[in-house]
Formats: sequence, structure tokens, C-alpha cells
Amino acid sequence: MLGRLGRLVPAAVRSVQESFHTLQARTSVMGKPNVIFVLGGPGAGKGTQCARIVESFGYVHLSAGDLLRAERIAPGSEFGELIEHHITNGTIVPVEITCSLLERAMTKSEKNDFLIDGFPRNEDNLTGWNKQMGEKVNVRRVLFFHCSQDICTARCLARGAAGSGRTDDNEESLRKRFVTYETATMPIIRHYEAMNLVSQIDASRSPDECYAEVEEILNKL
Ligand code: UP5
Ligand code: MG
Repeated sequence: MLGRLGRLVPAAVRSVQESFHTLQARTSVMGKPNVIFVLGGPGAGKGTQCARIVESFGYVHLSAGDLLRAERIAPGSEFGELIEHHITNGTIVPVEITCSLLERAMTKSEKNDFLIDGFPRNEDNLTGWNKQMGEKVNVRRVLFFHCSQDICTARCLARGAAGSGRTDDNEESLRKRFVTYETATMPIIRHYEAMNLVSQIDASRSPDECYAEVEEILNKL
């Protein structure tokens, strides 16, 4: 796996560098993009709440997981196998790939306010993001959807049973996803908490109740 990764990463780095000038050019016209990170456990409701934020606040929703799933099946993608391996095992794709996909999506967008859902989720993600994007965007807030493992697992299993087609909506992958979440993503949330950037939302409630709190938070920004 590592040997293969060694061959793959330089291509992703090249891709980041190629779009870099474009993002700079775009920024000189539109100003620095605003970013809100959306974090929380698997099934906490990140995607559900982002869809509602888009409707009312006009942010562009970029789900790192969705971008990776699309790249996994993109014709000719050299990353498909690697991404699938990480998703099924609940581990984290190298930041060069994810950051490149996020940057490309931001560059293509005509808007300037972005919800980045499910990223950064480990130290590698945080370091890579800060290096490539830190000076080029304003991170305005981190929405942290907090929910117990039991509730999150039940939601993802129900989604899988209803035919989500996601290769990680099964008990074994979910156990691994939660280990990664607790050990790798929680420290990133704590890091942003120390910077006073985190708004924690009790995500065990109904979507409407969660969204009412989200609205309050965003209205204050
Ligand atoms: N639902 C939602 N809200 C509800 C509520 N309040 N009450 C009751 N039900 C609710 O919701 C999940 C399900 O719950 C849905 O059926 C929904 O209707 C219901 P959703 O909004 O999809 O939750 P979300 O938090 O988005 O769950 P998701 O499964 O997408 O979270 P993950 O963080 O696990 O998934 P993601 O797609 O971000 O990542 C998948 C994998 O990709 C990772 O494990 C990793 O391997 C890889 N990845 C990376 O390597 N790097 C990245 O940067 C990102 C991902
Ligand atoms: Mg999601």
C-alpha cells in the first residue's frame, strides 16, 4: 500500500499546484474565501444540516467524503483503489488528495462562502490544509455536531438498510470509523476549541431542533 501511495501522491501534489494560481487569481477578484468546517461523528447529521444551511444561507457545501467517493469512481482516476481502501476501513485518505479535491471545487465555484463537511479529520489533514490553504482562506467557525456512538451507528445502519449503497454503512466499518473519529478527529476539534472557533451542537435531537441552533450560530457570524 505504501509503495503505491508513494507513486500516487506526487500526481495529487501537482494537481494542487496547478490549481493554486487559479485560486490566487480568483481570490484577488473576490477576496479570501470564507470557510466553515463541519465536524462530528459518522452519522451525526453533518450532511443533513449542511443541505439546510445551503438553502437558507447560500453557502457552497463541499463534503470531503462525497468528493472522495466521486473521485473513487471517476473514469481513469488513479486514486480509486486507495480511496476505497480507506473508506471501507474508516481510515483517512492522505491530505494531498483530499485538499486537492477541495481546492479544485473551491476554485470552480463562483461563490465565496464554503461549508467544508467532514474535514480536517486528523493531524495530517490539519497540517496539509494549513500549509496549502492556511493563508488563502478565512476559517470563520467550526460547527461540531455531537452525538453518541449508539445513535450515530443506528442512523448509518438504517441508511445502509434503506439502500445508501455506501460501502461503509455496515457494523464492521462503523466500528472502525468511530475508532478513527475518537482517536484522530476529536484532537482536531479540541485544537479548534483552544482557538475559540468551535460551536458545539447536540446532534441527538431532531433535524429541526439542531437546525434552529445552527441558524442562531450562523446569524451571529
Ligand atoms: N439523520 C441525520 N440527522 C438526523 C437527526 N437529527 N435525527 C435522525 N436522523 C438523522 O445523516 C446520516 C443519516 O442519519 C441519514 O440517513 C440522515 O437522514 C439521518 P448524515 O446527514 O448523512 O450524517 P453525516 O454526519 O454526514 O454522516 P456521514 O456518514 O456522511 O459521516 P462520515 O463523517 O462518516 O462520512 P464522510 O462521508 O464524511 O466520510 C466517509 C469516509 O471518507 C471517512 O470514514 C474516511 O474514510 C473518508 N474521508 C477521508 O479520508 N477524508 C476526509 O476528509 C473525509 C472523508
Ligand atoms: Mg456526510
